[in-house]
Amino acid sequence: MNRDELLKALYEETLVGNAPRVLELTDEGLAGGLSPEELLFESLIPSLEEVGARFERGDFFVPEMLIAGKAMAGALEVLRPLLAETGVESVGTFVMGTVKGDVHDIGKNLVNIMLEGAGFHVIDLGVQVAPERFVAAIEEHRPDIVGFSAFLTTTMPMFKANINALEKAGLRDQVIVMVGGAPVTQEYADAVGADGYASDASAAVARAKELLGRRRAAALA
Ligand code: B1M
Repeated sequence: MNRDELLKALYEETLVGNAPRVLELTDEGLAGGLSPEELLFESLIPSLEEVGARFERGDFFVPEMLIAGKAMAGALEVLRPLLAETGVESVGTFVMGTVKGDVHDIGKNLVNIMLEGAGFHVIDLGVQVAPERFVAAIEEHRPDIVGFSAFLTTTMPMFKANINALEKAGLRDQVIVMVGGAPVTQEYADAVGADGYASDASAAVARAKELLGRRRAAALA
């Protein structure tokens, strides 16, 4: 199989949720010299976007979304150590979680991997994280940044609930708040009072570094 055939096959097998074949193709791609980024951005992510489009059109239902998501998650586990390879000392601590009511975690996990790759120490609280769990984790780990992911329009309001909980606990000034997830926009992030927003994993890393740099510079001034 040449490069384009392999990327196409990986796209198709992810679309139908054939997890064993997705793993095989991921391994074959890497062995054949494709980079983890090529597999991710040219096959796996576009395939899940198509899954979402089919779900919206009523061609796919939740079970199809679930098996495609599982197939993607399996490939991500293979790619994780390669994407997160870093010799960099920890640049900062990042507490991350998907908000209460939301079980989507593939995008969050990808952001975590890229943050780790950029040298962040990431504490992942998982999915369905209630405001009080974010508060407890911030009190325990004293992170530089807390990240809230939401993938549904119905769970995005949890950003505000989380920020309110941080304010109530007296923690809001001590931590940078970043938000993201498929339906989130810069406007929404501004409206809820987040410090930063990013549309994808690479942008999240760049934004996290920028916000941290600014905060550290302000502390020194
Ligand atoms: Co769901 N789902 N889902 N789903 N699902 C979406 C999100 C949806 C857009 C599909 C669609 O209609 N097109 C839609 C939401 C519509 C909306 O609210 N606007 C939807 C729906 C409706 C639902 C259910 C309600 C379906 C139902 O039950 N009727 C249900 C909700 C369950 C719940 O959470 N309570 C549901 C369930 C599921 C599954 C469990 C079956 C499965 C999740 C599996 C899992 O995550 N473990 C699933 C899946 C797979 C999807 C789609 C198809 C793929 C999501 C994904 O992994 N994308 C999705 C369609 C789509 O997104 N096109 C869909 C790939 C991932 C790499 O991208 O998640 O955007 P993304 O993450 C990006 C950025 O958002 C950003 O960086 C990531 C990497 O680049 N980012 C951040 C993420 N977090 C960030 C944090 C940051 C910064 C950036 O800073 C802190």
